[in-house]
Amino acid sequence: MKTFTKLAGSAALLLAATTAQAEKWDMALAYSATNYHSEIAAEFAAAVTDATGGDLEIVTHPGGSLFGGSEIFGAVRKGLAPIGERLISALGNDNALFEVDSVPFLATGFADSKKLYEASKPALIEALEESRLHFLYSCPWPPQGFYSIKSANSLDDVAGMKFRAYNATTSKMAEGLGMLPTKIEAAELSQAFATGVAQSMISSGSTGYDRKLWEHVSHYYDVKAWLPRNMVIVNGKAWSRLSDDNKAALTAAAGDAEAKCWAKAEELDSWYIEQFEANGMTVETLNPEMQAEFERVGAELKAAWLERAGDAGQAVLDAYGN
Ligand code: PCA
Repeated sequence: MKTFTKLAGSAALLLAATTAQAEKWDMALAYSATNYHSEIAAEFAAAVTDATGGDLEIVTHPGGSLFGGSEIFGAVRKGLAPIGERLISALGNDNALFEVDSVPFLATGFADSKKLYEASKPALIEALEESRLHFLYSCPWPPQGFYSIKSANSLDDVAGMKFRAYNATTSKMAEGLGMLPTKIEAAELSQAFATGVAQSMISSGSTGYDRKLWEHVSHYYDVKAWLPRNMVIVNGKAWSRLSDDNKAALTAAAGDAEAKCWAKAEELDSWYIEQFEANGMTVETLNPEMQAEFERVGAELKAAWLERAGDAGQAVLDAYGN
């Protein structure tokens, strides 16, 4: 008994000594634990914990369990969470440059999306630094398609539909097509479609798959309108407190996660859509009339974006080669 107490006592001391130096970061994630963004974030977290020998432990909280998607950017900025992941294009109120990945029909495939990312990265990093945030990595969603509870062959078919939006671009796209947008985070999506609060949306096959949307939605139109991206950001103060070694470990793990995540998004893209067909959804492209309507609204939104983003926006488009 005595020996046991003594042993337990020294184990407790040892534990106290390690926890005194070690830091634990809770990482806020908005999307399902099984989504590739969240899975790769969990691998990234484990890689950092491992590379720092537990000196910096990162624990992921997927599905909006720590902060909901719409709260994550503010929470990391205020230091309520030291690290988190957020859909960049939902932050257009802060800076129009955050919306560049959702400019309709600007980059519609993975290679162009990567080019656009490279072209906009310096401006993205600078905008985040102004908010005292450190950028770690960014990863795309697959190309965005149109989900509808009925066939959408003309503007009349979609008129007045309740449309689930995830950013300002999707809201304005819906309005331009005669639908009624409401912002809803991915975590609340199944509920929204089940209760009729949402009847259509623009998103990737990934989110429709995560939320089993075939239970409520009959049609998926493979529009490939754009590829929005998530980013992983760190609170500036939390970042500056790290040792150089820990900063280097985070940066290296972020580079690996980014490369893995881009590859995974591309690999899964067509697989998600196959799952829709396997679950009885109708998968089509838009008919020429509707395609033209999407492109008409898209062109209006591009012009409006450029006006808001000004010279900085034009510089990104020039660097992209558009
Ligand atoms: N999924 C996220 C954002 C874009 C996407 O493909 C969502 O629908 O919330």
